[in-house]
Parts: sequence; structure tokens; C-alpha cells
Amino acid sequence: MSPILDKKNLAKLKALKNRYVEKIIEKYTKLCKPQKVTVLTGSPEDISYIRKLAIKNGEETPLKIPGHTIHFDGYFDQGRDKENTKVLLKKGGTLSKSINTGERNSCLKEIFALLKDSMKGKEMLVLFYCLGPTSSPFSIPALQITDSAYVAHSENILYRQGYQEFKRLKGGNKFFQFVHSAGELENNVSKNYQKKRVYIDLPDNRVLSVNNQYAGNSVGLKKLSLRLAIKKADSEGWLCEHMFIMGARIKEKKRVTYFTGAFPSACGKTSTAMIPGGTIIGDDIAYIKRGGNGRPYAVNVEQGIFGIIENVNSIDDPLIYKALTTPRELIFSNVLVTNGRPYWLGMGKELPKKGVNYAGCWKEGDKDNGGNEILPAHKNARYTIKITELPNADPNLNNPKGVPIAGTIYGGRDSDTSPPVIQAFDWSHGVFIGASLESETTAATLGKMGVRKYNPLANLDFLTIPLGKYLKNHLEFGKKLKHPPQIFQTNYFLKENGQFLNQKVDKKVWLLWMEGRIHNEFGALTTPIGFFPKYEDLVFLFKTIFQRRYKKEEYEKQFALRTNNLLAKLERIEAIFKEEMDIPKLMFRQLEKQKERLLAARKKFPQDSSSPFCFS
Ligand code: SPV
Ligand code: MN
Repeated sequence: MSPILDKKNLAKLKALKNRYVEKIIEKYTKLCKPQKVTVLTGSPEDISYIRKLAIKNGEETPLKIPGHTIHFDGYFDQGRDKENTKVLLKKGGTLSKSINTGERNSCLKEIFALLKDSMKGKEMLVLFYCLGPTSSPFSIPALQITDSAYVAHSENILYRQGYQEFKRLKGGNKFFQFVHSAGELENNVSKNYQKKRVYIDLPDNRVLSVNNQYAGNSVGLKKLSLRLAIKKADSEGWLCEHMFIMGARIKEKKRVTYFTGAFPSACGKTSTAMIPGGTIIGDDIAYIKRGGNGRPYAVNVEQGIFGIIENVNSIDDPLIYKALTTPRELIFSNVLVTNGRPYWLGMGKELPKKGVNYAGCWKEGDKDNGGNEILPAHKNARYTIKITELPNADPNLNNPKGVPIAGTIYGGRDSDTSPPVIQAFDWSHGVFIGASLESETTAATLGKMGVRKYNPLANLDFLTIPLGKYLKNHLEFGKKLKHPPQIFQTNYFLKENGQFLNQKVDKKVWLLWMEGRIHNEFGALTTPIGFFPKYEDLVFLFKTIFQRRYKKEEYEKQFALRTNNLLAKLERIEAIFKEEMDIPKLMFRQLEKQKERLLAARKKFPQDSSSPFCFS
């Protein structure tokens, strides 16, 4: 083993009695040539060491409120980099058309060259985590090597410690490995951002990432592990999803109903998981397995939230707002800082006209090289906290068995096609609804915003198996369940003349309607695209939840069947399905049936949009 591992650190490593782990550390110390290697076991001292190191390195700066720090990512590293993230494949191998891939040998050669000497003069951190609760059938041990104390600090907040899980491996190699280097630094951010690379190497269960810091690109256990776990789930017969997990709670009935939900980034996913009155288990990634009782059980892979901060304010997200403005361990990233205080877009306060932000020293009116105005805070600015910091953390957050899932929600950013909430007719219709999800792009990924993109089950960016196989797995997973979850679709972004047709808080009504449907407490209208809520049930829910009168005109606009737009969408989906390999026949059949139902409705009600009152 390399001499740069001192006795204390070597002892921590040796205690694992795992030659695979030792070999990996040896490989990357030789390749990246750090000045020093520090092995961290997750002990309170080690956790505190990382917190201080992030500040000492200048990767984080303390803010006025105790426990709060600010971290900035590079100007060109403010979101997930889809273009430079690739699944490595053997020569001639293929995945779906929409999955970015690279030839394994040449990509490995390229990234090893980029990692060479990348930690010169820096400290290599070796960390052990567990994806999912510890000591659970869901647990996957994960080894993280990084030269960024911010990455390590984020992981200490977001994931469960896994040093003991590695001991339990008894020398085995069933773990994921993540190697990250921010590369050469300039002003504490990666200098060679043009050489940013994130390469997913499935045969070795590893992801290599270089020249970046934004957590979606750097933090191994987040989206990098999601790609490895999708492949593992495929070979083991369970599901790995880009989904939140939350409990809808009806106090008077002492009832909790657990939902999972898949939404593309920045489309209301965290705020759905945080709906007032409910409890949160997770807001981003779920592992789902069949339980012995014929129900699906899910765990949160994480224990924290790396949440979008834009529009978090005391009215729309009171619990998160409170957590962000009171003392606790918390990392802000890419917000504006003025006099040691963080500011972000949509926080419900006027922002200062100058300060420090992701572009450096900033003042109002500053422009980037392209002549575009630099906003005070980035639209994808984030906060990182533990879920246990929130008063609505679910008591089963760390339950090794997971929680039984009764409902699954698919949602996208759709201004003109789908109504606010519908229920699928059955499991395969529900999978079809998920498979035909479209959403307008947001700042969570690099590139243009507001472009309508296909994003099946909100998981397209992370697929490491062909889309057809992924959909087939879903269909089969549900078929084998005695009690498959009810599937719903929501859309919070419906607009008319540029104005949203709903208030943000309305999502609570949709959630409680879905909850009631699961318990057979509400009827529904049968329409060509699924079950719609009945007007009188929504009147009841709006009245009991918000003491608000829900007008007939609102219902008619929100729940109009936009037949032409729905048919146009089906055409787009059909073209995509045809281009992909092996889309299950059942998906085409669902598409055909939906088309026939819509055409029949158009014959009967020839106007563009038919009122929900046309259906019964
Ligand atoms: C998302 O973009 O879906 C996120 C944040 O949850 S990231 O870590 O960038 O993936
Ligand atoms: Mn996500």
C-alpha cells in the first residue's frame, strides 16, 4: 500500500479485511497521486473533520446562521451535464437511442488520462456509505473516493454511513465504487470544465467523474449510483426509480397511505413529497421490491435532500423555509451571499443589488460573456439538509423493510395538454402514462429551458438498460403483485394565456383525492385518458382543506379534455416508441386504445376541448 497512507489511516482500511477495497485505493493513489490519503469511518470525529476541511479548503464558507455554509460550483457546472455523462459499452454494443453512450475502452483510456495526477498536492478522501437503510435487504454498500471535501460533506448529510456495511461484506466485492476528482482548481472550482467527464462503467460497478463539483455530477451516491442501481435492479428483478416517497396522512382516520412519485427535476417533486399534513421519507430516489404480502415496499436511497431553492418561501414551502432560516447543519449552493446571508430567487423578499454569487462578485445588471444578464442566484441553486431536520420526517424513514406503496404519481411540466390529476385504469395503463411522460426542460440540466422533452417515468437521464427492457420490467413487476399501486398522473403547470390555471397549494387537493380513491371513498368520471375527479368531490376537498369555493368554471377549464393536444402528444410518443428498440407490445396496444378512445370522443364532442361534464 502507498506510503502516503499513514498508520492510523491504514489501520482503518485494514480493519475492513477487504482486498478489493484495498486494491481500489492503491490503484487511485497511484493514478491520481494525492499528497495524502484520509480514510473516514463515519465516526463523529471523522464527520467533524470533513465539515472543517470543506471550510479550510475554501470549498465552503460559513454564513451568519450557525451550521450554515455556502458552496459555489463553477460557472459552467451549474447542473447535470448530460452531454458529458456516458454509459460505457463494449464496441458494437447499443442501448436506447436516447441514452448517451461511449465506447468503453477508449472512454476509460480518456478518463484515466484525465484522472492522472489530478489530486497532486491535494488530499484524497476515502469514504464508506450505504445506499438505502443499513442492515436491510435493500442496502448497497458504496465506496467514494474524492478530493473534494464539499462532496464528502454533502454525502455525510445525504447518505447513511456504511463503514459497518463494508465489514459485513466479509471481504466480498458486492459494492459500488465512485471515483471523483475536481481536477485542477482555480478560485476553488474546476479549471478544466471543458474536460468534465462522468463515465458509468457497469461491468465494474463503478463511476468515474472528473473536472466538476456540482453534486449531480460529482456526488457518487446521487445520480451516479442511480445508473448503477438501475442495472442491478434489472438483473435482480426489482425497481430503481427517480421517485420520492411520502405518506399522505388523514388524522381523523388515523390513516397513512404511502405514495411514490416520479417527476423530472424542478417540476414540483420535492414540494409534493412535502405536502403539508403528510410525512416525507425521500424526495429523489427509491428502491422498490416486492414484499411477501404481494405489496411493493420502497426505501429512500438517501437520508437527506439536495433541493432546489428557487421559489422556496414561507408561504409555498413553510417547513423548508423555516429549516433554511434557523440554525442547523446545512449547505447552500449557488445562491447570492451578501453580508453573510443567503438570498435566492422567489424567496419572498427583495434581493440585495450586490454580493457574491456563482459568477463571483456580482452586482445588479452584470452580464455574462454572451451578453445575458446574470441573475442574483442561479435557478438551480440548492440546499443540502438531512430529512431528520424537518418536523415532517416520516417515522419509517430508516425502516430496513421500507414502507408499503399504495399509489404512484407521474408528473411533468406541461402547459397545455394534461389535466391536474387523473387516475390510470389499471397497472399497464399506468405504466403507459409513465412511459409517455413529457416535460418542459428546466435549469436542473445544462442547456436550453422550456423545451418539451420526452422523459419516461422521469428516469430517462439515468437509464443504463434499453428503454423497452425498463418498461417491460415495470409491467412484469406490477403483474406479479397482488396489490399493485394505483397509478396517477398530475400536472401542476397547466396554463391559459400564460397564467397558471392552479395555485401551488392545490396539489394537496389532488393528493387527498388520490388518497381517497385508493380507499374507495370517491367516485370518478371515465374519460378516454383515465379517471377524472368528480366536481362535487373537489368542491368538498377545496372546502375542507382551504375553506375555498371551487367554482364550476375552474373545474371545467382545468379538467377539459384537450383532445387535439392529447392526440398530438400520442403521435409524438408513437414516433419515439417506434424508434426505440423492443418497446413492449402492450405499450403500443395501450397507445392504440387511448387513441381510439380520444378519436371517438372527438366525434361525439367535436370542439377542441370538451368539458369534463361530458363524461360520467
Ligand atoms: C435532479 O436534477 O433530478 C436532482 C438534482 O435531483 S441532481 O443531483 O442534479 O440530479
Ligand atoms: Mn432528481
